[in-house]
Amino acid sequence: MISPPPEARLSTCGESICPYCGVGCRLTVEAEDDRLKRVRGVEDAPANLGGICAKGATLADVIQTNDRVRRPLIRSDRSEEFVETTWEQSLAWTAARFRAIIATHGPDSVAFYGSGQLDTEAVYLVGKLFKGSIGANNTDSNSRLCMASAVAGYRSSLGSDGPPTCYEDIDDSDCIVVWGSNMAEAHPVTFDRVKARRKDDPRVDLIVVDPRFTPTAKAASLHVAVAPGGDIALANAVARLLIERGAVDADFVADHVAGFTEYRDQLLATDWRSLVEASGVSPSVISRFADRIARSKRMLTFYSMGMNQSTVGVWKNNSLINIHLITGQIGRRGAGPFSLTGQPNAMGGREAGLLAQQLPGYRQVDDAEHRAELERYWNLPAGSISERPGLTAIEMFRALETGRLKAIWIAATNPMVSLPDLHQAKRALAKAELVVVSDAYHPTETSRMADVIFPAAQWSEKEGTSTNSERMVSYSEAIVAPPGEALPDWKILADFGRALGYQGFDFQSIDQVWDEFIPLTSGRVCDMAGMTAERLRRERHLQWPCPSVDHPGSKRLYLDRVFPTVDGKARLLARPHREPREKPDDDYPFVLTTGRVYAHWHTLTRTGKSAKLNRREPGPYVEVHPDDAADFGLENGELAEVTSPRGALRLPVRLNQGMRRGLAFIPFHWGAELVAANYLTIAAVDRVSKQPEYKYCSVRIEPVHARRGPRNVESVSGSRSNLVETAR
Ligand SMILES: Nc1nc2c(c(=O)[nH]1)N[C@H]1C(S)=C(S)[C@@H](COP(=O)(O)OP(=O)(O)OC[C@H]3O[C@@H](n4cnc5c(=O)[nH]c(N)nc54)[C@H](O)[C@@H]3O)O[C@H]1N2
Ligand SMILES: Nc1nc2c(c(=O)[nH]1)N[C@H]1C(S)=C(S)[C@@H](COP(=O)(O)OP(=O)(O)OC[C@H]3O[C@@H](n4cnc5c(=O)[nH]c(N)nc54)[C@H](O)[C@@H]3O)O[C@H]1N2
Ligand code: SF4
Ligand SMILES: [Mo]
Repeated sequence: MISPPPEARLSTCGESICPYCGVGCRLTVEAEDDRLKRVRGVEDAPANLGGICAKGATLADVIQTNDRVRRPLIRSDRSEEFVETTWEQSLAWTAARFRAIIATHGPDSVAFYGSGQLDTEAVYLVGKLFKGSIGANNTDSNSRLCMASAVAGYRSSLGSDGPPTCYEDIDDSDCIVVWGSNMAEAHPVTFDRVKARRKDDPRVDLIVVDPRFTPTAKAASLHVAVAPGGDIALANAVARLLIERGAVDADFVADHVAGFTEYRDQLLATDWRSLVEASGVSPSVISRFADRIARSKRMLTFYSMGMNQSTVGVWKNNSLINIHLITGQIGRRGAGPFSLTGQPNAMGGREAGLLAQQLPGYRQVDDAEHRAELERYWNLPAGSISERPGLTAIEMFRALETGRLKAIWIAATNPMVSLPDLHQAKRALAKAELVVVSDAYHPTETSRMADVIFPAAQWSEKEGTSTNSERMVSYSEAIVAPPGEALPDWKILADFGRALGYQGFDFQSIDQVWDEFIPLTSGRVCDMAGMTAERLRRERHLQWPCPSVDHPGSKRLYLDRVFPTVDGKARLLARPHREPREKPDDDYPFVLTTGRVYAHWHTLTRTGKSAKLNRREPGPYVEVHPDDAADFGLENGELAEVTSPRGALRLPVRLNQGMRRGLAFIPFHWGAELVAANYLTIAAVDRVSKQPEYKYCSVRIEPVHARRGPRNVESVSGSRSNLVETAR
């Protein structure tokens, strides 16, 4: 082999926000000869203070792989192979199909399904193209599966979306609650900060509310092993004790909160024993939980999918925020409800309005004035933006199956692994007239079902802007060249807008897209008007609200204790406990919950290619309590068949003493048909947020080749010696 001449060994170095979780770690990326070499945390970055986890640290191994899509791929018949084509041809072909479908079936027959992994510039163009030019509100995001309940929870309780807190609050809080979140695995760098805080001051409480004894729970001073789905009852029981013990901040409630009387009356009228029972927690633990909140001066509550992914996800959010409102633990340093955003830019998606009901700048499709503002801004005739609500994620896939929706463009998400009830999702894509996929890799479970695949430039290959969990807006640099002809998502969308013949998509740079977007946030809660592209590149990151170019940005919201509601007051919302949609019975005696593990990201298109991460977490499994395993004849490491009313999987059993009895856990990362959790999960959704209930359905678990029914308990008791002590 001849080594290249020294002058060709160009080394580059740049900074980019991690493309995985919503912590938003700022990373230094080193490359040589356009190959990624090394990734490290940036010391002076406020989001991570130099921190990085195993996923971020292995990025250099998983981006430049040989399954990258290098040129647009197209096939005119799904029974045929994809062929490579040019951008010009593939865009023209796709635009012609869109035009024909819209001409025959109307604008509501097309949809865009994106994700919290698109940068804000791309999201802005999705809205401008679909909601504006095409006139279809059918744009949604995998945030529907993720943060939709948090969005609706904030809006109903506080008047607007947006976490009021920042990471620095960890250092000021004396009581950190982690509710329905496995931060140690899913937001590890922020959890490291929580642990550091407790190391500095061991009096700081850490209370973890999770039905599983997770690595997060292991670090806690109090683990509250709530029954799956029991959160509202638990929150209500805690709130009732706080009221009875006089721990209410009466001044704050009187001045800044509406609805206290109704809330208190409902709590006091509820049968205490039924609350305790539904919560699944002993009265003594509930009492300890309430005591610790009562004595806290600054309580910070992190929450995530254990709260959101439920048919009562919005009510769970309201119930949690209620506790902050009655104790006045909001709108000051070190205190407040703090939803942990899952993806690197799910927040940006919310700000730019990717969800079906949203328009840019926290505007709403069902508000005539908001629609008119956008029509004027985009130079569209009045009435261009439809008043019909768009389809949400689950609704899109149902509408594809019934034929009401004909075409779908899927970008930066892999729904054929991540949607609930994959049997239905598969039927839906098979039935669709046109499936467009933009992804960095091919094949994925979803790209296999496409008619056309657009090659996307991804992390480190494109510039872009994203917002993390603490409202920090950051600019990411491009460090290496994308493979082949891959393009950034914003560019693909702008080119497609032009291919469809629309005005307003002639952008020469990503800065132009950003600078067109931010004035739309002016005067809104998520005000980013002062973060011009030029300034953001110079200062690297700013927290909104940041209304003018000389504004330093804001660490916290509602410090004046004025909430964005008609009367400036937050709302206490009395929410009773409701049962999950599908309860266990004799045929399906276990509750199945699903979630994540530390080493992997979602559907494995990236982390699945790292040898290091695969060694740590080599494959799928089903986790149960050893006593349940004994009752059902399951053995550690042996294959079990897990069956729900929708399908069956075959997975090795893992025993975990820290599971609740009657609960099974399957990580959803692995996508093959016989191991993907979502062939079991239920597509039931929250009535308001339309977020699915990934954390609760019923299953039975049997040893493979065995017949149904509990087995001989004696014969398997030896498996106890193989106990896995923690959740991983
Ligand atoms: N390693 C890793 N990190 C990630 C991701 C990843 O794929 N891998 N994905 C990112 C994304 S998009 C997201 S949304 C976040 C999610 O982050 P998390 O929400 O922390 O992760 P999950 O594992 O989905 O679920 C959290 C916990 O909810 C618990 N739970 C289940 N049911 C209930 C319930 O009824 N009540 C309560 N209180 N708890 C319950 C589960 O036992 C689980 O431990 O992680 C982000 N970070
Ligand atoms: N059972 C169960 N299911 C769940 C969950 C659960 O807890 N349990 N959680 C849900 C949640 S919270 C989430 S967020 C979803 C996540 O689920 P998905 O969004 O489906 O998962 P990802 O693997 O992150 O998919 C991202 C895709 O985008 C591609 N990609 C990467 N970078 C780029 C880019 O720059 N541009 C483009 N165009 N593509 C890119 C990746 O290769 C990948 O195919 O899963 C949901 N599904
Ligand atoms: S904590 Fe999240 S953002 Fe930070 S390196 Fe890990 S995955 Fe990336
Ligand atoms: Mo998520």
